[in-house]
Amino acid sequence: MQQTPAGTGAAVLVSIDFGANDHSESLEELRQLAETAGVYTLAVVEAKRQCPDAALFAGSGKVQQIAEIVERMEAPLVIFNHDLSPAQMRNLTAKLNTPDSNVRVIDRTMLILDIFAQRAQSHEGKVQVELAQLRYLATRLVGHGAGMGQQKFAVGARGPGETRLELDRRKLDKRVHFLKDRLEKLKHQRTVQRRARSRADVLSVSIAGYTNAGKSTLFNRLTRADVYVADQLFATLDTTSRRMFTETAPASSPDKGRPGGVGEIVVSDTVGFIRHLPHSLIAAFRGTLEETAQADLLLHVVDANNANRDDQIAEVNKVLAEIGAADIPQVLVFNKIDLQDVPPGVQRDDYGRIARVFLSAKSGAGLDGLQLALAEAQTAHRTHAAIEHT
Ligand SMILES: Nc1nc2c(ncn2[C@@H]2O[C@H](COP(=O)(O)OP(=O)(O)OP(=O)(O)O)[C@@H](O)[C@H]2O)c(=O)[nH]1
Ligand SMILES: [Mg+2]
Repeated sequence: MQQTPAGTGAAVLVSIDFGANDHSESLEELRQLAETAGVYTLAVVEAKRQCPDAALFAGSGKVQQIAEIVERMEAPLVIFNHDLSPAQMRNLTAKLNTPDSNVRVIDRTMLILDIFAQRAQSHEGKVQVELAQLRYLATRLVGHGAGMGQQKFAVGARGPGETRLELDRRKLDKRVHFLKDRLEKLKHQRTVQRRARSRADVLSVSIAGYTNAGKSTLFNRLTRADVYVADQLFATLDTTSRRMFTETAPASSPDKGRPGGVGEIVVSDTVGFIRHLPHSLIAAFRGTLEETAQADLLLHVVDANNANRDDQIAEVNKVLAEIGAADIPQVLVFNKIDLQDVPPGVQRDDYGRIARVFLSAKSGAGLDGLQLALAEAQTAHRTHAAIEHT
């Protein structure tokens, strides 16, 4: 497996505005994604178009302009903020290279896959990423040629990238088959573990949300764990679960009158979502996302301070629906209120259930509101389990 140290690359970013309302946010995200991948942004080229050019994605005048910038800045890499077809990638590579240059062209999906490849820690995570990369690159096997021989900057080609590309289709299929098989086994192990862990009276809670919303910070607060937290995208790739306990059943809970006690909860921290999350990645990460799909309750963490938080909420719900988690009850956790001067607190829905919590995972303000929400959910869950038992 080919590995290159992060921080060795520099790139020209290209983003075409087709009139989508999230264009500037998605470009800002591309910058962050590049930074997370260890790629320095040399220049950003923007353009407006009605629809992509079939051959070059951008207009030929724009591509000429990109070529000039690339040559002047000696950029080794060009990153498009879109998905490119194999033909577009090939044509662009030809246009942006001079006979003695070695410029690579990659798209947004390849950049995200690359970050995942850099970040994957667990065996399962690594297998999932390799599978996603192979599936994506398989379609790009043909026409891999001119000027792509020796790569100094392997962003977008990490993991199975270049070496695997040189394998023929048959070997590639075999590898995909092997990885899928491996993942099935790991998934089975995970199911067995989950079953062993799951008892009817234990509430399983999964922390989901947009990348960088503060999921891991909240997880650490709730469970006193020490999961990696960073101001970067996709800091977390592997699911981590911890047990925690809630205090006696609160008076406002549905089973008031029942004796209180200590409720047990298993909380999981999970991978974050982003707009245009590559499908191959969602497919490959199904095993990990299963944890979310099987939860009794989702804590949907939102960066309340982000101007695009409504878009982000919608995007997360879209991915949740895709993995079969649309019907799991959610508590929306508006995080980072310390940056906004919003008071901590909870909002209840028409049934009296806590639907929203405003807190700061960093300062701890409002955490009691979330603990109350969890205690109530735990009590309701336990009551339900008791009824089912009788
Ligand atoms: N000001 C402020 N910053 C916060 C708060 N919670 C988290 N952060 C910061 O937000 C950044 C992202 O936090 P993480 O906990 O890593 O976010 P995440 O959702 O786990 O991110 P990924 O795993 O990358 O998807 C870090 O720089 C945190 O310090 C908060 O309540 N207030
Ligand atoms: Mg995280």
